[in-house]
Amino acid sequence: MESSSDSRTIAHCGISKINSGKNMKFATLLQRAVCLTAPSLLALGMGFSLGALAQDEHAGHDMSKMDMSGDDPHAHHAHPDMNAAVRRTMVDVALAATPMVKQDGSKTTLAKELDGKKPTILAFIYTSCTTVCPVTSQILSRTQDVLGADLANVRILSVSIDPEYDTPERLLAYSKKFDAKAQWQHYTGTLANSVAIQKAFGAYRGDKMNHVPLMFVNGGGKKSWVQLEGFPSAEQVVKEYRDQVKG
Ligand SMILES: [Cu+2]
Repeated sequence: MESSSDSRTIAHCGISKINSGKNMKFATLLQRAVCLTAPSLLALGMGFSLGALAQDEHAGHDMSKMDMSGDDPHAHHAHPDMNAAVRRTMVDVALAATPMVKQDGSKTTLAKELDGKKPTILAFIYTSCTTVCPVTSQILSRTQDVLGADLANVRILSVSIDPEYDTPERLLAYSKKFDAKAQWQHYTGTLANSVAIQKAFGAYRGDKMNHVPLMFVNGGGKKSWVQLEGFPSAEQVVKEYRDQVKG
């Protein structure tokens, strides 16, 4: 699961990537990491404010129910290194005018939202997820703070991979839960268009239950995006942003 031998373009890997031997192992590890994420972070006091998670009184129970490590008796003894799980690759993304709907209900397109030279951070999430996405969204929430004054020059997009459930109203409530500022917008639309956007980023995993934590960083108007798979710290995300803006 080191990045060196695996740093190929992800654009065409889709599900086969997840099902191939080595990556299967990676996916399993990641799932274990995921099921332990929120409690581990709380226990380790890694500086994450998990207030948004705590607001959901059922979050803890859901997370144990959602435990994807299943019957592995050792799963809960693992101590995942959150940073080690982050896999960094570069992906080329061809942007299309794929229709999207914003959290305020207004219509837009992917090309329009990513037009110009503004540095961009993009993630795929769905609001009813109790494992991966709350952590991703918490990282983005903190990223806003770590960006400081730079936030004004950045746009952050969270695109729903469950658009049929994630109405604009649900996205707006979700964005408030994570204290999203005006620069951080959430998007839904039709399932077909969500899939098209996921495919454009090489992020499509066939089913939302198979999704992995993915974040993308663009220095502004570039074809090539940094893909971060796993749970980077907000500082890591901001460092990628700064490097991409420079580079
Ligand atoms: Cu999720």
